[in-house]
Amino acid sequence: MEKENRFYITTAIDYPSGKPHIGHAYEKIIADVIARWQRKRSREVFFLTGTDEHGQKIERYAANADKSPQEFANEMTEKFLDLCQVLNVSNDDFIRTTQKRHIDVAQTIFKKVFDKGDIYKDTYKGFYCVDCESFYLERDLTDGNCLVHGKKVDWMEEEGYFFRMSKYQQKILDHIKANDDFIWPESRRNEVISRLQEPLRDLNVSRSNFTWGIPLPNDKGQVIYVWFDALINYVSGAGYPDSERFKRFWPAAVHLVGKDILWFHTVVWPAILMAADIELPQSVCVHGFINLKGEKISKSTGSMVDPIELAKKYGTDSLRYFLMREISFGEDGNFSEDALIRRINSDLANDLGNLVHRTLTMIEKYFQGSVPEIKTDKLKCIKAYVLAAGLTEAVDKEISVYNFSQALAKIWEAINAANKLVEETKPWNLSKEGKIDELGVFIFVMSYVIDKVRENIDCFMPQTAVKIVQQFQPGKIKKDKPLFPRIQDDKLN
Ligand code: ME8
Repeated sequence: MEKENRFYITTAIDYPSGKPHIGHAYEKIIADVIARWQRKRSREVFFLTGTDEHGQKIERYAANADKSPQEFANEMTEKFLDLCQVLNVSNDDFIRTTQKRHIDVAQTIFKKVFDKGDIYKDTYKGFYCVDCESFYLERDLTDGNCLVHGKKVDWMEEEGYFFRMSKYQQKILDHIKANDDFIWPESRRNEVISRLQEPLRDLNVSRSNFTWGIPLPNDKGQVIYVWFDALINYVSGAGYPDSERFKRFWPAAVHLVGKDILWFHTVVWPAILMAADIELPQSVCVHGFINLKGEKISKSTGSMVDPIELAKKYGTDSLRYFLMREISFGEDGNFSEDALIRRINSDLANDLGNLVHRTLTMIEKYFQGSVPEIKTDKLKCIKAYVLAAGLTEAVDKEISVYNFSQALAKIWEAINAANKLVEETKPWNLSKEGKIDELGVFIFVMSYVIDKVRENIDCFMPQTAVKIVQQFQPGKIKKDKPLFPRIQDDKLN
């Protein structure tokens, strides 16, 4: 899955046509969990995210806001940068398609493909959805609307440059079939294979009826089609063609994207790379969509659940935990503030927070603040100890196949076993009866479980892991306030 010991992961680059929504947050969190987990496994990681700033969509939104496209993109991109910071996303770089480093590479690759004879001039007649920035055939639409946005598409007739994608159809299909891991999950792989049974149409890769884009190197009257431009970020962001970083990290191990842009990443992008004689990425990993109360995120509902506000209100780690736990990776899921509050109160405040707090209290009360070192065969008979001892292996196994929710469920099994151990052991009685050895074994197990939990939640909830380390100082503990305050839930629906 990775190049020697190196691991390059990307997210899609977001359209800064508005403020980030919870779907953007979700994708960045998944990529961040994977990146942190790979670093923990001593991989050298390069993690790239960014913004996709050209095209008709941005131009239109900017015009509506009475701003120039660049001014508008600058303002909105600030919010995507804020999002990364607030969510504690550990990206190594942030590529903007309006940066010179990207524009140069996009033009170089366009020229390379053109010079090879894989780009030719023709006239395009067909439908276009500005929100998807995609060309559609009549049969792709219902009642003249695109399926993704449910909006009327435009009729378009313009002269343009076409990329001979059809030439690469068989090669792409062969590649997908020969590489089980190229598209994840399997259902998406089958979807692409089935679509590739039909002849592939060449792709219009230039636009001429607006100007907000990268000029074609061979025809200044046209701009590069925004998807041809955007996909190239994965190589421009790594420093194609000559930088040390590009040589070290390309091909990317994972392009993480949402299901709506599967085709662009598994067919269009490989075709561009093949035409430009660049190696293909190792995998395209596809996540599902987050809905709000079962409905697609729209412009109005999207801004009502602002992920930056949510993280500030409920805590970054709580939001990260919720999204990774609640949604089965690869499938669609629902977001609601009520469900978030319930998870915070039950899993975080009650289970994890309580485990840490009560253990610290008992270490103070019974052992003057330091955990006794215990070595005894008895440990193997204690369920919480056994679960904790095997936790890293169990969690790694789940994460390596993108079962994030299951990984967290495994961690919570250990947490719950430790909380149960308190009820079963009744340490307050042991103390009264002077059974110090038994009490020592018990408190050692509790601390051991917490340490293993800390180690394994680290990539999901990095700030919480740090807080636990700070409270469990070797030698002497430093109890602080509970990790997760309960949230008033009397107003829940
Ligand atoms: O597609 N739930 O940008 P974008 C989960 N610029 N993920 C979602 C989502 C939702 N409700 N809505 C969107 C673009 N996403 C292009 C990408 S890459 C070379 C160019 C995901 O801002 C979406 O699937 O519309 C995509 O992976 C990412 O957010 C950016 O979407």
